[in-house]
Amino acid sequence: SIDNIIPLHCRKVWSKHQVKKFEDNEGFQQRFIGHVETTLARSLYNCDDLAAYEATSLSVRDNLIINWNATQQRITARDPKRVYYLSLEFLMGRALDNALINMEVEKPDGKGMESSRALVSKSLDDLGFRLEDVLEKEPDAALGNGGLGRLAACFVDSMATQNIPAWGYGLRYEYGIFAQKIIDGYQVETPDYWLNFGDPWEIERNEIHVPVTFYGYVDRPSGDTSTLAPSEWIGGERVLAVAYDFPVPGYKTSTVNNLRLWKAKPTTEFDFAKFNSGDYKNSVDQQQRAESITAVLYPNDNFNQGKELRLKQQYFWCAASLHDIIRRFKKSHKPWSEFPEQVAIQLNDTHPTLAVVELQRILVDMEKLDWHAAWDIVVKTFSYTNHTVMQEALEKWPVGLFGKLLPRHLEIIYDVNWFFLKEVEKKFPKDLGLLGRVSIIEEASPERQIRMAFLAIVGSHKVNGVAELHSELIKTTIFQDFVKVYGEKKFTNVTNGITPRRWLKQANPKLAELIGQAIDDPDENYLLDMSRLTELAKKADDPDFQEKWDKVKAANKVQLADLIRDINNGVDIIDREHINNTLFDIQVKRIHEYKRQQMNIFGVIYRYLAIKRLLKEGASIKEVAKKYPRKASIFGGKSAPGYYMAKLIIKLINSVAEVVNNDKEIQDLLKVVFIPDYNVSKAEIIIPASDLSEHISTAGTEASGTSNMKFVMNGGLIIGTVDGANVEITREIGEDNIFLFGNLSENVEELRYNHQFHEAEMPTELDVVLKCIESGKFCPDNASEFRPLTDSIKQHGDYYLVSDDFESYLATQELVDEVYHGQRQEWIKKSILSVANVGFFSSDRCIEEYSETIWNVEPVKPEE
Ligand code: T68
Repeated sequence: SIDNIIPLHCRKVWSKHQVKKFEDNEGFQQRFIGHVETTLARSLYNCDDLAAYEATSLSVRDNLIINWNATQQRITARDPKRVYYLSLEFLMGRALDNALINMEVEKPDGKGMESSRALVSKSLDDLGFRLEDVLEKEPDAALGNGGLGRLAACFVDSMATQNIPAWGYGLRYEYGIFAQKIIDGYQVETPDYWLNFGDPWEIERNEIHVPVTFYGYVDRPSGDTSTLAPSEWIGGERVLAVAYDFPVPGYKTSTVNNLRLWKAKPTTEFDFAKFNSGDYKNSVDQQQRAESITAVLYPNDNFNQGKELRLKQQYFWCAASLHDIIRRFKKSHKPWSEFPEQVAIQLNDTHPTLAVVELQRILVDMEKLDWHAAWDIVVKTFSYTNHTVMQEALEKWPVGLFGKLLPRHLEIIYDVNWFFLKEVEKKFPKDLGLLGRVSIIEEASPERQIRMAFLAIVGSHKVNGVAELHSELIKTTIFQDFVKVYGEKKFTNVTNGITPRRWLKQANPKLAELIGQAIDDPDENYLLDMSRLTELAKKADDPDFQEKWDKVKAANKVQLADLIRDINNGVDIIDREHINNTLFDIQVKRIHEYKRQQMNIFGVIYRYLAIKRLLKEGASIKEVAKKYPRKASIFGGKSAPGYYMAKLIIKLINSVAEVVNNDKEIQDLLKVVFIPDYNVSKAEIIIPASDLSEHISTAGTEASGTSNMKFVMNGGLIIGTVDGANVEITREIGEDNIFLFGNLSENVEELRYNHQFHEAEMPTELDVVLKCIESGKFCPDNASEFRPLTDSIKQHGDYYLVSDDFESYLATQELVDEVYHGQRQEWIKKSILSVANVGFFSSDRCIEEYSETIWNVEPVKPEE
């Protein structure tokens, strides 16, 4: 072990030179200049903002690494149960500002600690840089699609903050989610090569590399032909997984956890057979293919594409991570039976389900445990989070493809299924259909498929949904039969949450400060205990406080208007003079039919036509403004590159914007904006600026949603359907403070059924809108361009029930206008009360629930 390398008498020399963290301006500046001149090999004369960003990050990283080392040593010494969060996506966004907020330094007066942000800002000033400009140089780490990936990022923040001994494991994609350009109204994808200038936050660990095997065949050296016997997998292709570590600092704690991402590299082995046959080029090519495994993130959300390279990514990542976890476990020389007392592994969706099978393979084939003893350990170790009930998103793999890539794993899955089905049969001998319904193997044509969600359930001791409604729905729909088999207790709920450090303090520093003052907590300790926000309620009626509250919102809206001007080549779309009198109505999230951005833009079209009609009837603009006061409809979000309908929705939004924004007659009563390339750092500007945001999915389709929580935490009101976490948000903040509308999830099935048989009955309002679109108003050069969108409602059964919810949507929007423009104080009061009661949605609360009810782990606190 490493302990033996350095002789005792040399350790004295080591400790004499202990590396120190910077704690004041002098210390920071010394490190900064050190990094500029040596690490970056630059100087005072050619240090630009980018170099300043790199040197600042490296200096801050130095401090984090010192805390990281202390954290890891502490955990190794105490050897507690650890959590491993396996997620194919970590949508981290920028790291520097977050580190500055989370990492503390001693206060100048020596009395306690404070965030390091002020110190670094002052230091940079003295060196000739502005922190704001330096922060802008950091590219987003966009290794995720949407909610699922951002949830993982919030969770690692909360786990560090709560001193939970936890590591995240994922993949280090060279290309994150594509950058979105809008050209002539259409989405165009461009590659996100985020590592262009290198990443100062990553620590490459070439010494930590794990060989990973694919293809090949299975042998049973013992001569035992049973697949239950220890077997040998003779792999065909080998690649190396190399570890890259990203420090994850907690807030107001010295704990720094680790996010370990794997990169695929060729092995140093060389195919001499190919070489000798004269095929040198091919033998090199095959090696180079290794790198393609971690080249790119698959850009789909809530959709299963079923590509072989995706399966390869999944196994590569699971195998490397498990190897690493087991290596760590083995250091403590405990028996395998104690593995589940030392290790909890959380599966973020079914993407890491292969880890279940890989652990079984290691225990049986390499560690020679009895098959059932091994399986008992596996089930106690794993737990699985489901994020969707939509069929098209559930992962399935054809057994042919799977067996070719992972022949031994396929055998194990068949065995797992065999024992599982035997158990089911014993329990329910009369239920003939049940076996087929719960089988991990689906007997489908043209080929059998492995149902990964079923495998994850069978291989886990707990399964959770991500909001109450969703957790109930999985029990009555997709996993109904498993509730029958295992009972209710295996299925539980952990409602999602978000980190208030990034989504309040970092995104909205002014509001965070105002709250700190109002609840007499200037050090902002409430960010660790968001239940303290309830004290804000006392101020909800205080006119002075309301005014301050409104001023913060107005300033944030100006910031967003600046961003919108920038993307519009310096030309304002939203009238500057009336910003505080314009309702900012925002819908930012992945573009998906189930999220119903189409309903939102139909509502905008309806409003536009209504304004035009009133004007035509002779009303003055003032009179019109009474009914349809100023509003800016703001959209943002990416579509999966192959998702035709979602892309058409983006095009429609942009085409409507073109017409509406250039219609002089309506003056500035209505504006439509599509913000290109929505990502985490743009969200940090957009979300604090909302008056209203839209969370309007077809009831039962949005498992939770997390941006709904972010908007509420920033004092925005929301309009939404009775879906996902909207339900619990309503319970927490009160139904007077949210604009709910639409059909309930229990009625969705019947409504859909009815669409099939009745001539679609369009509400008049929707009919007007669809006819206008079909007239070519928004696409004069290609009048039928948006036909697929209108047809999907009129001709193809309106699967997402836009026609059923449209009238109540419009009516609720009218109510929004009335309150915002007619009773502004009421509006602000609602906003304050919402924030006062949003505490439940801190991801700290989620992590406590997971720790207590699923992982059974405890914090390891740094000594004071
Ligand atoms: C989201 N899912 C849910 N999936 O849609 C959202 N899918 O309701 C929920 O709040 C959030 O998860 C967190 O629980 C996703 O974001 C994906 O991005 C995804 C990615 C790959 C494959 C399938």
